Amino acid sequence: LMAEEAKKLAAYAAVDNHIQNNQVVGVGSGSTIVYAVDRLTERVRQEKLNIVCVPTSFQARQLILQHGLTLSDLDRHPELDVAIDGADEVDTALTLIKGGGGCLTQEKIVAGCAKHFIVIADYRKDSKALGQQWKKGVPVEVIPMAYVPVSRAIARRFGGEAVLRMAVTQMNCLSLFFKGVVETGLFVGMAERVYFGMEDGSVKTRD
Ligand code: DER
Repeated sequence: LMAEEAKKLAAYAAVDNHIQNNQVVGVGSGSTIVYAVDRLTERVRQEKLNIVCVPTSFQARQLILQHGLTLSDLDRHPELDVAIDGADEVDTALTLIKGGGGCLTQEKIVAGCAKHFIVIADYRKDSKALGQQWKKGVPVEVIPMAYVPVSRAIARRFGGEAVLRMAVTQMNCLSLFFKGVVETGLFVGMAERVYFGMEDGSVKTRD
């Protein structure tokens, strides 16, 4: 299977297994989530589901509006039943690298508000250790004025030009102490289950 078809398989399996009537659903960002929103919309129409969606980015908000789904926010729905989102890479402990699309802070907030955080990905994201497949490092969101001091602090602590080389969880909590860091793209201990669309057309889950 091509990666796009694998994304669709994972997305449909996750929506079919975790979406039911009267839910508040966190909608992730990126390309894989588009298939999940397509399937969610199909089910809402066919089964007349009462679903409210909370976006994780401007893109997710547009997806919700364009599909005619009910848009809400954390002010009105601070507790979500389920959040579905993609990932740039997933390791065997379900630690994620996210933020390739640049909205990791909103994504982590929404994922953290959900009873169940479900990840959807194609086989390319399935990794034994972070950094094996994903070569763009761990996104760290900073406020602009802190960019240079944070880059230097990360480089000093982890080596290289802030390229992650070691214990990712250490990176996550340590770098949160660098002044000016808003959030990192490491989602540690958050994902409940990952659905991988595989090259052979099967769907593999990891809990
Ligand atoms: O930027 C993000 O956090 C996205 O969710 C990313 O992790 C997955 O994007 P993709 O579905 O386009 O691969």
